[in-house]
Amino acid sequence: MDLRYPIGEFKYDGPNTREQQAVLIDQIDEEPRNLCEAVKDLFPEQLDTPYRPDGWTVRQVTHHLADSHLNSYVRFKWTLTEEEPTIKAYDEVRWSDLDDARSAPPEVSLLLLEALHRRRILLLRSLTAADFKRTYRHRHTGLMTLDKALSLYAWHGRHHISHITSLREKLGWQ
Ligand code: NI
Repeated sequence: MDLRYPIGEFKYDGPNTREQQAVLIDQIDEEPRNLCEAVKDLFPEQLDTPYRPDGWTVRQVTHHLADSHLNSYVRFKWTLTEEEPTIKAYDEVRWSDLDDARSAPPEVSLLLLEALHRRRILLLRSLTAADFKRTYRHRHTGLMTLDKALSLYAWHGRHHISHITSLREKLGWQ
């Protein structure tokens, strides 16, 4: 198995139906709880263990989810209020290398994600079928509909949480 992709790489077979969108929103809704469960009771040395050789530590993965999903929230808001905005991409590797991402307790990002997700889920559940067809431009991914972005971020949360849960399983951390 490729340690980078425990649940497989991102695939989009969309556009999603309204029912599929509701399932994806539920997956995003569960993310803070699942992340909290994934890092529960880990010691500092465990939090500073990379999930794969040369990969991010459990702590960095946790803070990356907050970084990424803050950006995603802002992208959705821009796209709903502007015509095809061009997104300011961020360098996730360098963000994760900054001191806060390397050293802050995971609880900080868990709290941030919990509050962020309450806003995010309210927003996502309010979107109409037409809203999900709105688009933004991103220099790496090109033109993205909010429907595709919804699929991407539902995958992204599960993807990174599975880095932590598969490490826990592999190393027998209970
Ligand atoms: Ni990521």
